[in-house]
Amino acid sequence: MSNDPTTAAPELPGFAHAYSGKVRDLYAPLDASGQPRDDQLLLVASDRISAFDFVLRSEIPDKGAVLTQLSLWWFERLADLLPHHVVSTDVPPQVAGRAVLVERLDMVPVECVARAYLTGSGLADYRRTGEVSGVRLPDGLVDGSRLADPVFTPSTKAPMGEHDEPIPFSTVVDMVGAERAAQLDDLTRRILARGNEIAVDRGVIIADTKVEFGVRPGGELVLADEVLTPDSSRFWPADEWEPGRAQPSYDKQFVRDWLTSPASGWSRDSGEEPPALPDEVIERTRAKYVEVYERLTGQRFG
Ligand code: Q0Z
Repeated sequence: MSNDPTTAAPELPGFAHAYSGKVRDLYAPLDASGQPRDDQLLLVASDRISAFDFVLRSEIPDKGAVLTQLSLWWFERLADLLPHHVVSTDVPPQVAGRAVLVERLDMVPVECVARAYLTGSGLADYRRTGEVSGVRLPDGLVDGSRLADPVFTPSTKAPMGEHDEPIPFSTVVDMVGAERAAQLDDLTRRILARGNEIAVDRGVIIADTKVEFGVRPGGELVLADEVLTPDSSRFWPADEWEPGRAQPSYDKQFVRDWLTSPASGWSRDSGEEPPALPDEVIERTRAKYVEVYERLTGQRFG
């Protein structure tokens, strides 16, 4: 079935493959004379899944479509904050539902992260310094604590396989200028705040998120890439939220639990590639992606 590790970047007639990330592929549309257009891209979400920094050999059916449809749903709900990059969802049949044609933008070279809840590297920074990204936080916060307001915690865009490094806001200013930096800070935090306003009523917490921005030739800032998906954000089930412990991940919990259980025969620090997932783990994980889509949007998936 869809359990083949090598199904990366399908060949698409009319498109030239440009780049592949861990779980997504980028193409340039070809013009009438077969030349790549310089004003658009095709962004394709695969069914690949990563865990513990590995792209797994097993795929999750419909994951790419769920994330693409969720992103499109969010773009509409963020459109009063800023324009988005989507031009069309009319895409080749091989990638129907999981690809979008987008404006090619000049991408902002900063990973724009906002945190509404404290966990992960933000928690580690807080424990060391009492701050995250230069913002002083109250004493006594624990893993999973809600922050009064989302905090902007920018990082570098590391090459694939490397980890993004946090950067001070002053570095963002040096990179893009004070006005643009202030705009990135404001919009990234507003996007997460809007996301949580909508999600909280539907039983989902968006702990943090990474947003990508691009700039139009005229200088206008545009929301790019995917937005407020489980791949770009930490989604937690609201009914299981309990500050003071690691929160279960909405989407990948079954994958992580199985990979770290004796049943997998795999060890995280073995350096070995993780084994294929059992069908049951694949199916339960697919169901979680569909569930988060249906919960958030109130629409039936597919
Ligand atoms: C997005 C990525 C990958 C999918 C570049 N509108 C845009 N204009 C210019 N560049 C991008 C976008 Cl979205 C862009 N990425 C990340 C990599 C598949 C998205 F392999 N990189």
